[in-house]
Amino acid sequence: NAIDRTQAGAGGCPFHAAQEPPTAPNGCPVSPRAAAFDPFDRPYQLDPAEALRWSREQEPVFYSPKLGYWVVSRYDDIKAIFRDNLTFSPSIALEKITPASREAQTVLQRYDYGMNRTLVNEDEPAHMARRRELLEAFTPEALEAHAPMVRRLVREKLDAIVDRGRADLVAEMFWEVPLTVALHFLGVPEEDMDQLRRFSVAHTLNTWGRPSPEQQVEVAEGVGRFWQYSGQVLKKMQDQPSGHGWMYDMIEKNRQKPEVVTDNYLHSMMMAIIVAAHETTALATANAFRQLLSRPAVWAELCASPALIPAAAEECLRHSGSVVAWRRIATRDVEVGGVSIPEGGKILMVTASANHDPAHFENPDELDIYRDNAVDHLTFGYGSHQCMGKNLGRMEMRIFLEEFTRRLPHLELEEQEFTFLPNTSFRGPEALWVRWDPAQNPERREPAVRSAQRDFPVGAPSRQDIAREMVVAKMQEAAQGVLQVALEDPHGRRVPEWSPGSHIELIVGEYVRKYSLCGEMEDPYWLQIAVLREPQGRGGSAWIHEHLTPGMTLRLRGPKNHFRLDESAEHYVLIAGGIGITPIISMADRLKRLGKSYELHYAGRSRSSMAFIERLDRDHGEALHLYRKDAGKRLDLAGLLAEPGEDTLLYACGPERLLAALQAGTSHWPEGSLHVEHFSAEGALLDPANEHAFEVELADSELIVEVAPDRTLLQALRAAGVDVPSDCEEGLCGSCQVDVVEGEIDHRDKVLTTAERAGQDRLMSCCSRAKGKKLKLAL
Ligand code: FMN
Repeated sequence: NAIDRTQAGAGGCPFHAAQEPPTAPNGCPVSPRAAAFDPFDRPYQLDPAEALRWSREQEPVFYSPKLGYWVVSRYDDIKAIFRDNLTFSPSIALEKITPASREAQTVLQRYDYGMNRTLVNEDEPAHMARRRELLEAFTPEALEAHAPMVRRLVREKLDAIVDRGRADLVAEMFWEVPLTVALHFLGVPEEDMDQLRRFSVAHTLNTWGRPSPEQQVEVAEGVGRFWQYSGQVLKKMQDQPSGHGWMYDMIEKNRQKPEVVTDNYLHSMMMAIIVAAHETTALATANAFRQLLSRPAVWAELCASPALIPAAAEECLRHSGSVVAWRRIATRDVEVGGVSIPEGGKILMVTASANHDPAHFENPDELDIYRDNAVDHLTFGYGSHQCMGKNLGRMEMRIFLEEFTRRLPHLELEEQEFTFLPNTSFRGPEALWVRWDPAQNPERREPAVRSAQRDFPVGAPSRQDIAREMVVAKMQEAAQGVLQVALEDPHGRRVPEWSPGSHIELIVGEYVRKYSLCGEMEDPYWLQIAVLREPQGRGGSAWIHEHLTPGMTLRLRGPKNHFRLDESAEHYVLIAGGIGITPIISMADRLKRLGKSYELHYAGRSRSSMAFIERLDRDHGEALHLYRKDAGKRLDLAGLLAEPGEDTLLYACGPERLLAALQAGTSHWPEGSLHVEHFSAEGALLDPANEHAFEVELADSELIVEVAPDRTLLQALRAAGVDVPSDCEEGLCGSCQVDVVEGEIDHRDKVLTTAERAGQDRLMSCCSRAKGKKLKLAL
């Protein structure tokens, strides 16, 4: 019938309907790349973040017909999903991503397989009720008690290979140590480790893999036997309830509150937790060693500066995590990243892709052990389901790295092809071959190396430990009382790139002090600072003036920038008072290079006390206005600020008095016109005698945290296991900002503007507190 054909032709060829673009469940066409996406193909299996680069860039939420899932690849979208576990239910987290064949189902039935709810796939309100009951074993104090055992196990394994010169670290220790730690933590007898490992692999393939029909039966056998085994162990433990470990806590809770911690729950947990507690750490450790050893300069740096180990482990978790994707199901019609997902839509959040999202991480594909927001990664998930064992995993990775960097700093990665267990979510090489020359083992010359150990506190890495070494290359007097210092890399490498407004944090003697970078930005080999000696100061600047000598090695953090130049305005007014010229000078250089219109106002006591006058005269002569007190010339702020400039931004740095006057004098300027950098944190530091305790409710994690008068909010959050990034911890930088849902805030920082403060919807957790008794935070 001709008519039908014509009509069909409008939508495509009637004979080849299968070739028409497929349609997603929301009615939108599926793009060719989305249609082609298959997580079981090689690109995703080898490098999931790279395989989804196109998606991050072009189509961050798409429907994958091959998988039957909505795939989400950007950081903010995934975090928003993690945040809302009512709209995005975790109930499918352990569902078989490839449905079981009839034969496999028969096998599972034979074993009476009944894996059901565990914490990870549990909806509210049951989930939080159970999670709260089971949190005690994860406090930093409780975890600290496991460190000696981890250390002992790693040492035993290392002793066994240290004189060998070649090893596959996965086979030798990366799975067995975490499995032993997991069993010990749980209180499960350490029997038949090889069998448990095989069970774990079967469980991963069963849940996140795509086994062939023949493999399905084999995998089901493994899973069935694992289920039976878990039941038997559980029974044994229930019969001897005097043991110690997290499973015993659960057995006890099951006795006390059988309706909260049910029998099936115990059995399911037993099986799931054996896998969760070791496989993730084993794979993460293998990934970390692979990444670090494939960059010999980075490995050498870590060996030379072991204080960086927690930061390096965290950066490896970000760059190459062991959990690369996690699942949710939409409980209602909802939009994610502008795409409608209908109720019942299954979602694959590719956290490995989020961890490489340039909107959240600078140069995301680079492994940078000095990265100061690595801790924001989503490898542990986020919110109320965030990995409970994250700090145990971190501890194990750190101890592995600490032992190896100390005892085998000459370790090398062998050329090899890496293989991965084919699945959507757990990722790490199946083998990791390394070699070294045992004759070079430091402990052969210095036996104490074997046992010298460095311990790290439990928890997220402290930014305070992230420091690089640099050498004083040159020193000169930039003005009276101002010492200009050029720093260079100890190995002659290029210095890190920086932008106008950046500063570094010098660790000198007992002091940690920040100094703005004021050299030429294009200079690839020097970082330059200028330090004013403050006779009435706290001693840091005096120490620098008295003790620094050329050739001296210093530790420093950064460069970091909390005073970024927005380059989009028409005109700029730069204002510097005294030593406040340091961040301003690089802004002037940059504006000149960009060909922007700018004026530079620089006030000081006298020509001899004002740094950089000659350079400023030379490079910025026409834009420069100097105000010298000894010449009777003062900066007339009222005149300068009288008329708000058209598309004009002000950047200022100098004494607090000047900045306060600027703040007051620009109240009639458009919001956001004035940007200032404070050199002093007065008012932000904790004074326990004058504080009161308060309570914070964490809306996303569903926790209550008490903040004592002698603790900052940031410290209290970290003690509760909540990772909040921070940097200066003096209310100056803005890194530790947290969104506030409810409650009146006592702001102590110097970051927020008056309007932002009035909004009462965010605070700096390092210094600000509650006005009253309670705050509710979006954490
Ligand atoms: N002080 C300087 O002398 N030169 C600078 O370039 C400089 N830059 C700073 C940048 C920032 C972001 C901050 C917060 C402070 C800066 N300071 C600078 C102040 C110093 O960090 C420090 O407070 C000062 O040297 C006094 O230290 P003291 O009291 O221990 O002597």
